[in-house]
Amino acid sequence: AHYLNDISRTFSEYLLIPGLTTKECIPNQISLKAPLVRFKANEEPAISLNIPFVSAIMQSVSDHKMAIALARNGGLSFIFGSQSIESQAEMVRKVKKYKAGFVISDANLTPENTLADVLALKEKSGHATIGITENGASDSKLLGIVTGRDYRITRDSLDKKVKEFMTPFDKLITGEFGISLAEANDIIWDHKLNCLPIIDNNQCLKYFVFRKDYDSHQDNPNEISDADKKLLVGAGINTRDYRERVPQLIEAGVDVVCIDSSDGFSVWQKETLEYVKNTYGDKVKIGAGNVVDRDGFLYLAEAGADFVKVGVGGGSICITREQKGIGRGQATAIIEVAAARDEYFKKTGVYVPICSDGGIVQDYHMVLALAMGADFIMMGRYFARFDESPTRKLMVNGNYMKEYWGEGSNRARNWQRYDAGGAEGLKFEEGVDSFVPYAGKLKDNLDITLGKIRSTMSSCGVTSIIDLQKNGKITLVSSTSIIEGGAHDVIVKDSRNNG
Ligand code: MZP
Repeated sequence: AHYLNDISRTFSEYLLIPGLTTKECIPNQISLKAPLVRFKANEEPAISLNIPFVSAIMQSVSDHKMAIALARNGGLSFIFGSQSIESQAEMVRKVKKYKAGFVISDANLTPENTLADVLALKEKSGHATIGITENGASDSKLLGIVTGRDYRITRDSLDKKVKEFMTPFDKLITGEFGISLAEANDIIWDHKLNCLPIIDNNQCLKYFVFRKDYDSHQDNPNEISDADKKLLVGAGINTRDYRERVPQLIEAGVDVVCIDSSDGFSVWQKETLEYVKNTYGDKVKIGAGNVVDRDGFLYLAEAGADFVKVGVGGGSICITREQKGIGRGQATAIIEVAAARDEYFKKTGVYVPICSDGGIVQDYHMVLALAMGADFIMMGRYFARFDESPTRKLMVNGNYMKEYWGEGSNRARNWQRYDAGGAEGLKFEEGVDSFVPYAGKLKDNLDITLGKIRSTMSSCGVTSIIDLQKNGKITLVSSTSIIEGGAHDVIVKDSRNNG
């Protein structure tokens, strides 16, 4: 065997060193834009992300609801591939049908007003009026509004309040959180009022959807608009049925696909990449992985991968390292693959982005992954905790939990992900079935996480991810100094703040 001399290290073994913070790098000026797919020097990537996050290709993480919520916040989901081609394509279709457009403001608005007017009014007053537009563009015309002083209307008082405050225009609209009409199960269409009140878990009114001739059995949001502002969505594929799956995903409108495998350094991935590139040329974007070293990256980049995913065995639900004895500490893997990406760029003039997949526990791990060279980050556990993930929310020992299971668990039985040729089927488990603490809405959590990342980058004195990769300073930490990093030598009064 060949021995690699460096130790296989993970994110918690590193810290960032502050750099000079200038007036340019205050948090709200920091850009988190990231390239998603390969591009040539001096060209722009065909697809970029506004935030460097994608959600994992997993049954318990990425369905159409997660995809809508994450895309609305600047990231992207890869809808899980361990389902029938038809149901996966249908989820893609649901995301592509979605039309954004919902704001809160205060005023008597008319269809002549624009979203920019609503936002300006919102700045002036703290009151709640809801303005609805066809898409999120600031110059788009209003399609409906709800005015009212009390935004937190309960179901009991709904009828009265709606009558009192609602001023519907006569067009249909979709709502704030990306639920299309047919998907909103817990809603009651009110024929008298011609509105669809959407109520959250606390029985508070979230928003209304209006339409005069709504047919509750038909979900055809295409008729809402002929506009082209659609959300981005990705989908996972495997190396077995790609000849059938890829065409149907493309027909459904998918923007990018990704070969999903625990070990992507294989001839089957090369064949899949070649099929897609030979059939569709550069029109279809395809990622591949996972790999953990230079050789694996170069193999997939040369085979045509638009991005390469990095990580074996570091996922929170993953037991691959225990079961098969393969894998690599995520930090070490990213550092080596990022160097290979830079080497490939220098040699060919083509930049192939890399994605750090799995093993993120703390928010600062995200900054470390980016600083070490990741272009964007895939996460499962992080997103599984939110309302928008597809799994059940349960009370366990007095606390709310969400279910989260690995693709290599008996529950998911995604044998294609672990396929090494030979008979079909999962021979042994490489993942567990688990709970993760429920954390609420995606947006609320994302806001905090992004706030922390920007604040860390500000301390590092950088204004973008590229700047962080070039100029960030990273240090290894000793196990003793890790203790110094938490509260120590004091008796903490409230353990909840001991984070
Ligand atoms: P994490 O964000 O929960 O730490 O890791 C998510 C990643 O774990 C996924 O994107 C995928 O690469 C990997 N994964 C998914 N299922 C399994 C498994 O069952 C797994 N072993 O390792």
